[in-house]
Amino acid sequence: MQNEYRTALVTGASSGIGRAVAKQLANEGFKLVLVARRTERLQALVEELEPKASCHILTCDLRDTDGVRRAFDGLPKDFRAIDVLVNNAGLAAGTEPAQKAVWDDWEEMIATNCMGLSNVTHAILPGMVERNCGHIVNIGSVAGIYAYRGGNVYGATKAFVEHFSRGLKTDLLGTAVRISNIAPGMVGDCEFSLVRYRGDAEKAEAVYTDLEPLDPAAIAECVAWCISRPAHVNILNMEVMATCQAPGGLAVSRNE
Ligand code: 8X3
Repeated sequence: MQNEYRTALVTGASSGIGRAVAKQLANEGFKLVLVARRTERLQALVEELEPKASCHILTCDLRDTDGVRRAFDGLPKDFRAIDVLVNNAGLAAGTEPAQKAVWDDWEEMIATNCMGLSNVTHAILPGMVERNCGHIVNIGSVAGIYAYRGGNVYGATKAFVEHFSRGLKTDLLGTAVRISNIAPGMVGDCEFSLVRYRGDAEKAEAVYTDLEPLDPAAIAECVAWCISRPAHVNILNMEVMATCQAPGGLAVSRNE
């Protein structure tokens, strides 16, 4: 560890990018607070990480503002000073065009990707500023930068994450607290697509057929790189795509 960061809190730590980030930071000597809804998955992860890293599990639904506040207020003393917050928890639900989208999907994405991330940030940021030490890494998405068909509310929630990160950078001027938004493109080897296609494994797998997407470890390395820059360097935005992916450009509809 090159700087004074010691303790990291990772949301959505039970799978995918969150899990990979937890493993990477454990290897780098961090103490970890692992947050997710699935306790058994977190326990399995802790078994992998300990004794290398000292871990504390928080089973918590980030959409529940009071629950988040209670959970974070109840952190054991040794895990209370969070130096690095990795706001990773989030999901995409559905690929239908907006006019055919399922309302519950929109509600769930807004509640988790925007409200959940805001809840956690609101609970942790004041302590970072008070200690004048900290780094928030938000996991956004290229979907928040480039619109694509069926991306509607998912892309909008990730645009929220990017712009919220810019707002934090502005508000944190004059403090030592840093903020990064990492925007990955396609990431395979995780549940992202399965969740998006509501458990339809065939459709989920088809997304990654005949191509090589990013893997969660690649994004974990980006997180580790951002937080290990010298204290005077703040990487605000990082856009990461697999070589096989690119924005699709503009489309037109012609008269019949
Ligand atoms: C997801 C990025 O490209 O799979 O956050 O839609 S992409």
